[in-house]
Amino acid sequence: MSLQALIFDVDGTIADTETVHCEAFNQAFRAHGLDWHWDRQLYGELLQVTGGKERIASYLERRDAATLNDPHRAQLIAALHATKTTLYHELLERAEVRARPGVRDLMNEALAANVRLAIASTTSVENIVPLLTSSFGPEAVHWFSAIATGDMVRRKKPAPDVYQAALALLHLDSASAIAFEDSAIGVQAAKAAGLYTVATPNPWTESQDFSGADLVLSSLSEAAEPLAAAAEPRLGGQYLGLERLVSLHAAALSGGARPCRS
Ligand code: XBP
Ligand code: MG
Repeated sequence: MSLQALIFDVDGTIADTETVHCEAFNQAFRAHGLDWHWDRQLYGELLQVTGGKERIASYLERRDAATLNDPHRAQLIAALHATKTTLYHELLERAEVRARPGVRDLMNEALAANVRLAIASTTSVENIVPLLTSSFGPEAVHWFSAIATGDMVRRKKPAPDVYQAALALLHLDSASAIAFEDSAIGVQAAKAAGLYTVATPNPWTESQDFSGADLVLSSLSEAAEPLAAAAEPRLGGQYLGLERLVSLHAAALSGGARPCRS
Protein backbone atom coordinates (compact mmCIF):
# COMPACT_ATOMS: atom_id res chain seq x y z
CA MET A 1 0.00 0.00 0.00
CA SER A 2 1.83 3.16 -1.12
CA LEU A 3 1.59 6.57 0.55
CA GLN A 4 -1.19 8.54 -1.18
CA ALA A 5 -1.85 11.50 1.14
CA LEU A 6 -0.55 13.63 4.01
CA ILE A 7 -3.28 14.78 6.43
CA PHE A 8 -2.39 17.86 8.49
CA ASP A 9 -3.92 19.09 11.69
CA VAL A 10 -4.08 22.90 11.57
CA ASP A 11 -3.79 24.70 14.89
CA GLY A 12 -0.35 24.21 16.34
CA THR A 13 0.80 21.90 13.53
CA ILE A 14 0.79 24.03 10.38
CA ALA A 15 1.38 27.21 12.40
CA ASP A 16 1.37 28.38 16.03
CA THR A 17 -2.18 29.67 15.86
CA GLU A 18 -3.11 28.92 19.47
CA THR A 19 -1.33 32.09 20.56
CA VAL A 20 -3.60 34.01 18.17
CA HIS A 21 -6.73 32.08 19.25
CA CYS A 22 -5.93 32.86 22.90
CA GLU A 23 -5.61 36.59 22.16
CA ALA A 24 -8.87 36.51 20.18
CA PHE A 25 -10.70 34.82 23.08
CA ASN A 26 -9.44 37.49 25.53
CA GLN A 27 -10.38 40.34 23.20
CA ALA A 28 -13.86 38.81 22.80
CA PHE A 29 -14.33 38.61 26.57
CA ARG A 30 -13.42 42.31 26.87
CA ALA A 31 -15.71 43.22 23.96
CA HIS A 32 -18.57 41.57 25.87
CA GLY A 33 -17.73 43.45 29.07
CA LEU A 34 -16.49 40.34 30.89
CA ASP A 35 -13.52 40.44 33.28
CA TRP A 36 -12.36 37.00 32.12
CA HIS A 37 -8.74 36.63 31.10
CA TRP A 38 -7.09 33.42 29.87
CA ASP A 39 -3.36 33.67 30.65
CA ARG A 40 -0.83 31.31 29.12
CA GLN A 41 -1.07 28.73 31.88
CA LEU A 42 -4.87 28.66 31.95
CA TYR A 43 -5.16 28.51 28.16
CA GLY A 44 -2.64 25.67 28.12
CA GLU A 45 -4.96 23.76 30.48
CA LEU A 46 -8.10 24.71 28.54
CA LEU A 47 -6.51 23.41 25.32
CA GLN A 48 -7.27 19.93 26.68
CA VAL A 49 -10.82 20.72 25.52
CA THR A 50 -11.05 20.78 21.73
CA GLY A 51 -13.39 23.26 20.11
CA GLY A 52 -13.68 26.94 20.97
CA LYS A 53 -17.29 26.77 22.12
CA GLU A 54 -16.59 23.67 24.22
CA ARG A 55 -13.58 25.46 25.69
CA ILE A 56 -15.69 28.44 26.76
CA ALA A 57 -18.32 26.07 28.22
CA SER A 58 -15.60 24.22 30.14
CA TYR A 59 -14.28 27.52 31.54
CA LEU A 60 -17.79 28.64 32.52
CA GLU A 61 -18.28 25.40 34.44
CA ARG A 62 -14.91 25.83 36.17
CA ARG A 63 -15.91 29.33 37.27
CA ASP A 64 -19.39 28.45 38.48
CA ALA A 65 -20.99 25.04 38.03
CA ALA A 66 -24.39 26.68 38.61
CA THR A 67 -24.15 28.28 35.13
CA LEU A 68 -24.94 24.82 33.72
CA ASN A 69 -28.58 25.61 34.52
CA ASP A 70 -28.47 29.11 33.05
CA PRO A 71 -31.08 29.21 30.20
CA HIS A 72 -29.00 31.84 28.40
CA ARG A 73 -25.74 29.82 28.62
CA ALA A 74 -25.79 28.47 25.04
CA GLN A 75 -26.64 31.92 23.68
CA LEU A 76 -23.77 33.56 25.61
CA ILE A 77 -21.28 30.90 24.44
CA ALA A 78 -22.38 31.26 20.82
CA ALA A 79 -22.15 35.06 20.97
CA LEU A 80 -18.70 35.01 22.58
CA HIS A 81 -17.43 32.46 20.05
CA ALA A 82 -18.79 34.42 17.09
CA THR A 83 -17.03 37.58 18.33
CA LYS A 84 -13.84 35.60 18.96
CA THR A 85 -13.91 34.17 15.42
CA THR A 86 -14.28 37.64 13.90
CA LEU A 87 -11.42 38.95 16.05
CA TYR A 88 -9.29 35.91 15.13
CA HIS A 89 -9.69 36.77 11.44
CA GLU A 90 -8.73 40.41 12.11
CA LEU A 91 -5.61 39.27 13.98
CA LEU A 92 -4.68 36.95 11.10
CA GLU A 93 -5.11 39.78 8.61
CA ARG A 94 -3.00 42.19 10.67
CA ALA A 95 -0.07 39.86 11.34
CA GLU A 96 1.33 37.17 9.04
CA VAL A 97 1.31 33.88 10.99
CA ARG A 98 4.33 32.02 9.68
CA ALA A 99 4.09 28.30 9.02
CA ARG A 100 6.16 26.10 11.33
CA PRO A 101 9.59 24.99 10.04
CA GLY A 102 9.54 22.40 7.27
CA VAL A 103 5.76 22.37 6.74
CA ARG A 104 5.85 24.18 3.42
CA ASP A 105 8.87 22.16 2.19
CA LEU A 106 7.11 18.88 2.91
CA MET A 107 3.88 20.09 1.31
CA ASN A 108 5.78 21.17 -1.80
CA GLU A 109 7.56 17.80 -1.98
CA ALA A 110 4.25 15.96 -1.63
CA LEU A 111 2.50 17.99 -4.34
CA ALA A 112 5.48 17.49 -6.70
CA ALA A 113 5.27 13.72 -6.07
CA ASN A 114 1.45 13.61 -6.58
CA VAL A 115 0.92 12.79 -2.91
CA ARG A 116 -2.31 14.57 -2.03
CA LEU A 117 -2.67 17.00 0.89
CA ALA A 118 -5.61 17.11 3.28
CA ILE A 119 -6.64 18.80 6.51
CA ALA A 120 -8.28 17.31 9.59
CA SER A 121 -8.88 20.08 12.11
CA THR A 122 -11.19 20.81 15.02
CA THR A 123 -11.53 24.40 13.95
CA SER A 124 -13.78 25.62 11.13
CA VAL A 125 -13.21 26.22 7.41
CA GLU A 126 -13.85 29.94 8.06
CA ASN A 127 -10.75 29.93 10.28
CA ILE A 128 -8.65 27.66 8.07
CA VAL A 129 -8.85 29.68 4.84
CA PRO A 130 -7.47 32.94 6.34
CA LEU A 131 -4.77 30.95 8.19
CA LEU A 132 -3.59 29.21 5.01
CA THR A 133 -3.65 32.56 3.22
CA SER A 134 -1.69 34.24 6.02
CA SER A 135 0.93 31.49 6.15
CA PHE A 136 1.28 30.51 2.50
CA GLY A 137 -0.65 32.97 0.31
CA PRO A 138 -4.12 32.95 -1.34
CA GLU A 139 -3.36 29.97 -3.61
CA ALA A 140 -2.68 27.61 -0.68
CA VAL A 141 -6.31 26.62 -0.09
CA HIS A 142 -6.21 24.93 -3.52
CA TRP A 143 -3.30 22.68 -2.51
CA PHE A 144 -5.67 20.55 -0.42
CA SER A 145 -7.75 17.73 -1.93
CA ALA A 146 -9.87 17.50 1.24
CA ILE A 147 -10.58 19.71 4.25
CA ALA A 148 -12.37 17.99 7.16
CA THR A 149 -13.35 20.19 10.12
CA GLY A 150 -14.85 19.88 13.58
CA ASP A 151 -18.21 21.35 12.53
CA MET A 152 -18.59 18.57 9.91
CA VAL A 153 -18.50 15.66 12.36
CA ARG A 154 -20.43 14.47 15.40
CA ARG A 155 -17.47 14.07 17.76
CA LYS A 156 -14.39 16.29 17.99
CA LYS A 157 -10.85 15.04 18.69
CA PRO A 158 -9.73 12.80 20.44
CA ALA A 159 -12.50 10.94 18.60
CA PRO A 160 -11.31 9.77 15.14
CA ASP A 161 -14.27 11.33 13.32
CA VAL A 162 -12.50 14.21 11.60
CA TYR A 163 -9.68 11.95 10.35
CA GLN A 164 -12.24 9.40 9.16
CA ALA A 165 -14.04 12.22 7.35
CA ALA A 166 -10.77 13.29 5.68
CA LEU A 167 -10.06 9.70 4.56
CA ALA A 168 -13.60 9.37 3.21
CA LEU A 169 -13.24 12.62 1.24
CA LEU A 170 -9.94 11.29 -0.14
CA HIS A 171 -11.47 7.84 -0.84
CA LEU A 172 -8.53 6.26 0.97
CA ASP A 173 -8.09 3.80 3.81
CA SER A 174 -5.82 4.59 6.72
CA ALA A 175 -2.86 2.60 5.35
CA SER A 176 -2.48 5.06 2.49
CA ALA A 177 -2.02 8.25 4.51
CA ILE A 178 0.03 9.84 7.27
CA ALA A 179 -1.28 12.28 9.91
CA PHE A 180 0.61 15.25 11.39
CA GLU A 181 -0.40 16.52 14.83
CA ASP A 182 0.84 18.89 17.55
CA SER A 183 -1.16 17.62 20.53
CA ALA A 184 -1.69 14.37 22.45
CA ILE A 185 -5.44 14.66 21.82
CA GLY A 186 -4.80 15.00 18.11
CA VAL A 187 -2.44 12.00 18.10
CA GLN A 188 -5.17 9.97 19.85
CA ALA A 189 -7.66 10.95 17.15
CA ALA A 190 -5.31 10.06 14.28
CA LYS A 191 -4.26 6.75 15.85
CA ALA A 192 -7.90 5.86 16.55
CA ALA A 193 -8.44 6.34 12.81
CA GLY A 194 -5.60 3.86 12.17
CA LEU A 195 -3.14 6.39 10.75
CA TYR A 196 0.65 6.45 10.96
CA THR A 197 1.07 9.66 12.98
CA VAL A 198 3.93 12.16 13.16
CA ALA A 199 3.83 14.43 16.23
CA THR A 200 5.51 17.84 16.24
CA PRO A 201 4.84 19.25 19.73
CA ASN A 202 4.98 23.02 20.25
CA PRO A 203 5.37 25.21 23.39
CA TRP A 204 1.63 24.83 24.13
CA THR A 205 1.74 21.00 23.99
CA GLU A 206 5.35 19.90 24.62
CA SER A 207 4.59 18.66 28.15
CA GLN A 208 1.91 16.26 26.87
CA ASP A 209 2.30 12.48 26.41
CA PHE A 210 3.19 11.65 22.80
CA SER A 211 3.96 7.96 23.41
CA GLY A 212 1.13 6.98 21.06
CA ALA A 213 2.71 8.69 18.04
CA ASP A 214 4.78 6.75 15.48
CA LEU A 215 7.37 9.53 15.17
CA VAL A 216 8.00 12.51 17.47
CA LEU A 217 10.01 15.45 16.12
CA SER A 218 10.75 18.92 17.45
CA SER A 219 9.54 20.15 14.04
CA LEU A 220 9.40 18.93 10.44
CA SER A 221 12.51 21.07 9.99
CA GLU A 222 13.56 22.88 6.81
CA ALA A 223 14.93 20.52 4.14
CA ALA A 224 18.36 22.07 4.53
CA GLU A 225 18.48 21.65 8.28
CA PRO A 226 19.10 18.04 9.43
CA LEU A 227 16.99 17.16 12.43
CA ALA A 228 18.90 16.87 15.72
CA ALA A 229 19.68 13.15 16.10
CA ALA A 230 18.20 13.27 19.62
CA ALA A 231 14.84 14.29 18.18
CA GLU A 232 14.46 10.90 16.45
CA PRO A 233 17.35 8.42 16.90
CA ARG A 234 15.99 6.21 14.11
CA LEU A 235 16.65 9.01 11.62
CA GLY A 236 20.27 9.28 12.73
CA GLY A 237 20.46 13.01 12.14
CA GLN A 238 18.86 12.82 8.66
CA TYR A 239 16.23 15.46 7.87
CA LEU A 240 12.71 14.15 7.37
CA GLY A 241 11.58 14.85 3.81
CA LEU A 242 9.05 12.81 1.84
CA GLU A 243 11.40 9.96 0.94
CA ARG A 244 12.24 9.29 4.61
CA LEU A 245 8.55 9.52 5.49
CA VAL A 246 7.61 6.99 2.79
CA SER A 247 10.19 4.49 4.04
CA LEU A 248 9.23 4.95 7.72
CA HIS A 249 5.54 4.57 6.81
CA ALA A 250 6.21 1.42 4.73
CA ALA A 251 8.31 -0.08 7.52
CA ALA A 252 5.52 0.58 10.02
CA LEU A 253 2.95 -1.07 7.72
CA SER A 254 5.14 -4.11 7.05
CA GLY A 255 5.50 -4.34 10.82
CA GLY A 256 1.80 -5.27 10.84
CA ALA A 257 0.08 -1.92 11.31
CA ARG A 258 -3.57 -2.65 10.53
CA PRO A 259 -5.31 -0.19 8.16
CA CYS A 260 -8.95 0.58 8.77
CA ARG A 261 -11.46 2.03 6.30
CA SER A 262 -13.49 5.01 7.52
C1 XBP B 1 -7.51 23.15 17.71
C2 XBP B 1 -8.77 23.40 18.42
C3 XBP B 1 -9.62 24.56 17.98
C4 XBP B 1 -8.86 25.87 18.15
C5 XBP B 1 -9.80 27.05 18.26
O1 XBP B 1 -7.84 22.67 16.45
O2 XBP B 1 -9.11 22.64 19.32
O3 XBP B 1 -10.75 24.55 18.84
O4 XBP B 1 -8.13 25.83 19.37
O5 XBP B 1 -10.61 27.11 17.09
P1 XBP B 1 -6.84 21.62 15.67
P2 XBP B 1 -12.21 27.24 17.24
O6 XBP B 1 -7.60 20.31 15.58
O7 XBP B 1 -6.60 22.27 14.32
O8 XBP B 1 -5.55 21.51 16.49
O9 XBP B 1 -12.46 28.37 18.23
O10 XBP B 1 -12.70 27.55 15.85
O11 XBP B 1 -12.66 25.91 17.76
MG1 MG C 1 -3.65 21.06 16.79
